[in-house]
Amino acid sequence: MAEERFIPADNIRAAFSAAMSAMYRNEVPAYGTLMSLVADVNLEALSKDPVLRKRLQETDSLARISEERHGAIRLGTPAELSLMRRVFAVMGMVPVGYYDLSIAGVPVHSTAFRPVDDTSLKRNPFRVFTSLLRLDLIADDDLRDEAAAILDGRKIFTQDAIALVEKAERDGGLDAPDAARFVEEVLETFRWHDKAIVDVAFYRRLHDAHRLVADVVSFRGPHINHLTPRTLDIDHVQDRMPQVSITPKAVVEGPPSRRCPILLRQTSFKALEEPVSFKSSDGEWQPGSHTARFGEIEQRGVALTPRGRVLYDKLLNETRARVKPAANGSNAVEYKAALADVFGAFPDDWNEIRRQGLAYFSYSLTEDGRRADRSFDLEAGIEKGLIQFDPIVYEDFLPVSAAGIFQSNLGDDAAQVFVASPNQLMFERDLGATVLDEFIHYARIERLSIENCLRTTDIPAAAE
Ligand code: OOG
Ligand code: NI
Repeated sequence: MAEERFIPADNIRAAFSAAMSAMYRNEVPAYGTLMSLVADVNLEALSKDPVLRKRLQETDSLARISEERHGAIRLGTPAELSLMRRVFAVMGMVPVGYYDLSIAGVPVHSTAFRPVDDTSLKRNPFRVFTSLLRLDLIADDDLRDEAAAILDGRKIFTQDAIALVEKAERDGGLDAPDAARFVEEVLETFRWHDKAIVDVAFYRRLHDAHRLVADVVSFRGPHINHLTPRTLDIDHVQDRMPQVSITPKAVVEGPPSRRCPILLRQTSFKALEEPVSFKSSDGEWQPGSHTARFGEIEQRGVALTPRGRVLYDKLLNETRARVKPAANGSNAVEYKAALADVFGAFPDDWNEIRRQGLAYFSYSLTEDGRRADRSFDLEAGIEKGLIQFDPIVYEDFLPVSAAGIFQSNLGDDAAQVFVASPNQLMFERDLGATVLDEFIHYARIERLSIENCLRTTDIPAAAE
């Protein structure tokens, strides 16, 4: 049990996410514009849908609806990754899931640091999608060695941030003044630096290997590259972005719009070309530019089981075989139509999805169920209106969707191809911990909810 003088990790995370939001809005004004648009669209959606409003009131904080749900960073070395894990742990965020982006031509692999239990997610769901650069996928040996040497020489955390992490680990938490200092110090790591640590020639070589390599290696730290609020109507925000002078990526990633939302739908505005200066041999700074930072929005649906995920992947591949969305949006309408058409094969009724074992649900007793004194099994209980079920929200990410977001922000030039080479063992060794398997996690939530329903009836305790 954490001592009382300590600030709960959930509160530190909430403070951190608010501080990031303020910093990012200040650094990237277009992001502030997107936030306002999202807030407007969410208000409209709520006023049109009183049922939704009531449900959000009961299950979530209505006031926090338009707040950031996640951000993303890209790290350069194993040491940075393992220290980042310790930093996030102070905020109650643990690594969940392994994402191999090499399959999509991006030389990184990733995890999402996030809170896992329900109360923590409700208090503040902020996650950070964290990628580690894979220099092992870069063919040019010299470039790889030079990049590694630069990365080894940089320090992405302040001394005070590291000292506070050590203190939190030693004492089991941070008190209020330390927690406030921790947020301030850790924020420094995510700040934008407009002065590169490399010269322009080396930047170009990195950039030619892969834009992302240049983004990671050329700067003092892993600037936050986007933040992502939640929207209640992603299609509407996508359509309205141009009206507020921001350019959306060509298509919304993920499943189509459905009655029963599944997984995750995301879209973003394209990364901005920003002025930076490069080192030069005469000690002067040479002006140039770098493109990395953007804004994103997301809408989440039910978490799919492995079987549901297989179906989802199959349908997404089928859609993309029919129409491959062009980066310039020229076939966006066709893509949307193909997506809707192909996904007709995915049931769009909660009970059907449940019966086919495609998604995870949380079960609970109804009023009648609580009063019933007979034992009943799950299906009979549902049929008799004694047990109800609610979709479990997907709190993780999607490799194909992430790749689409990466690509649209790396520029629209031809995507590079790498041999797919997932290496979760190497990632976990570098992280200094194993990642939580998201499927096991959702299955456990579901199983516990079922056990809870059946236990409160007259099923003997031995059934536990
Ligand atoms: C991360 C992209 C992945 C998402 O929402 O899928 C991501 C990146 O560009 O660094 O954030
Ligand atoms: Ni994102």
